[in-house]
Amino acid sequence: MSTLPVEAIREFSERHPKPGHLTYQYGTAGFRTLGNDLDSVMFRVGVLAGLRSKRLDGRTIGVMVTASHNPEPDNGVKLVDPRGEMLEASWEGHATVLANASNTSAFVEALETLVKQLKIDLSKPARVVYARDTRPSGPALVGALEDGLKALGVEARNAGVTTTPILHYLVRAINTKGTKDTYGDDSAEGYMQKLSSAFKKLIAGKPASPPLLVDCANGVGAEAAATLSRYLGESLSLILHNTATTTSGALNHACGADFVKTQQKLPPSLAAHLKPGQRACSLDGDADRLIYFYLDERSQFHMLDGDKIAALVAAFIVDLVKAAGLEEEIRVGIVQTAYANGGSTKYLAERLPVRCVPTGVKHLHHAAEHYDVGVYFEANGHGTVLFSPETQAKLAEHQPSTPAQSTALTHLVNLTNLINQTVGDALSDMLLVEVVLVHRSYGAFEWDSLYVDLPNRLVKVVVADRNIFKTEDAERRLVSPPGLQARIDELVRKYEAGRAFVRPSGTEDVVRVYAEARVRAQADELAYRVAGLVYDETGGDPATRPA
Ligand code: G16
Repeated sequence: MSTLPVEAIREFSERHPKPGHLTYQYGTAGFRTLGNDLDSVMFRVGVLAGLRSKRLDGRTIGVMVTASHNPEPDNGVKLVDPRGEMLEASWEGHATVLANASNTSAFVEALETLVKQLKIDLSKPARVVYARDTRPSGPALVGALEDGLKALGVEARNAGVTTTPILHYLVRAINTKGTKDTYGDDSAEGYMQKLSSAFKKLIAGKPASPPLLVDCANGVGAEAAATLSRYLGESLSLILHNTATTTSGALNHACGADFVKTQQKLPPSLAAHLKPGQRACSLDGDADRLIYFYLDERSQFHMLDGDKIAALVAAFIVDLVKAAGLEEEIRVGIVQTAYANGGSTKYLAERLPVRCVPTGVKHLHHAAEHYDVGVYFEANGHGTVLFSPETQAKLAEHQPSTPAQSTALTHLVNLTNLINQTVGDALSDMLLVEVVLVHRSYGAFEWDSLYVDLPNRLVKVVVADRNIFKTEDAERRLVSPPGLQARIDELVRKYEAGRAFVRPSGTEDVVRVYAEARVRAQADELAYRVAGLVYDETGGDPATRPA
């Protein structure tokens, strides 16, 4: 068994010293903070990704450099495991330990401990594929990552500037190449080809939809959407907006899925373009979230978020499973988080099994794997559908007994190709929504009418230390600070259909407060009153005390 290349690691590590005053944490979606503070983290993640690959016998690990929906000066990095899923939870702890080693010697020591503890065979090959989004801090951070990969002698592949979901796709495609589970050609073209050809098959013979307006958040999704649009040709016309990927400060600014979801309004840049009744959608900064919206005939804004997408898609799949004659054999289930609107949970729970898990794709993804077909969406628009390996085998083997069954079965098989099953994917989800709308002959209004959302409000509170906030029951209740949950409960009881919860963000240095109630003014009031309780508890920054 060979040993760690300590000399090379030391040499490179000296070029990427850890700032003494910072503590890092691998959170909801990896490490995320100001791009300027991430140099040492990137280097160390490069080494860690190599070790993860060696531990998994040389299977390819993905590294994505992005801060997704966060402001442009932020950046981040997350690791992708061989099947395209998020890094195994136990390694998040290892990542945090390595990132916080105070200097080169401490880092090397932590690496040696890790290698011993996990019995990593260092003679195995290490393979990593990496990509970044369009943030200005990206190139330098990728340089630091590459130093980490070089230090360990990793066989590295640079996937360039691309979306998070394409990177996840590539990881799975590389690792399944030439096997019976092959996921597609391991290139961005392979991804475009796979999605667009499944889409064309699914809508064949149906009337063409009116053009769809796409807000690309001035992020990396703009480039991917433009390419996808070429592959789609006449099958779907996309009108792309907010594609200024090189304009300083434009990324996620007053546009994108997070803006639409949290502000509950139209990106101002679309106001002159969106006609009443027309469908539009927003991607986020790395194109892994999707929110639809439309204006009604009085030009009132209506949002179709992740919950609405889940309801639309799940009902469609259930109907196809029935139509294919597989109702008894394939169980469809839903996974949501505490942020799911009470209206959606009620609608879905009357039809399907529903589970609630903590925020973060990794939690939703794992829970969805327990169903034959698991539909998971966060209200913020992050989600996908997973078909278990047994379900995919059933779909391949099932002998339909009528032409109608045969058609439904073919649609289901095509859906397994249309949907990016590795992670939430705004472009793949957009095509999925478009398929369902065409099949149902729905416009945005009919889709919106599936159920009525309870008015809700999400606010952020800046506090001195968000780590004092600890939750239980899938983040629906606080266990710390002591006594705060009882005060929230007392407040919530005063509101009809009131519900509220408080949780620390895993991607920003804030505490999030969510509230819903029967009427808009009450939902807003409840959110701000709970935020006030949080603020008073912790003595947050007076400038940020909720009004
Ligand atoms: C990430 C995660 C999502 C999560 C979101 C917000 O999204 O992948 O699962 O909902 O952060 O998390 P938090 O409330 O903990 O800050 P993205 O799109 O930023 O990668």
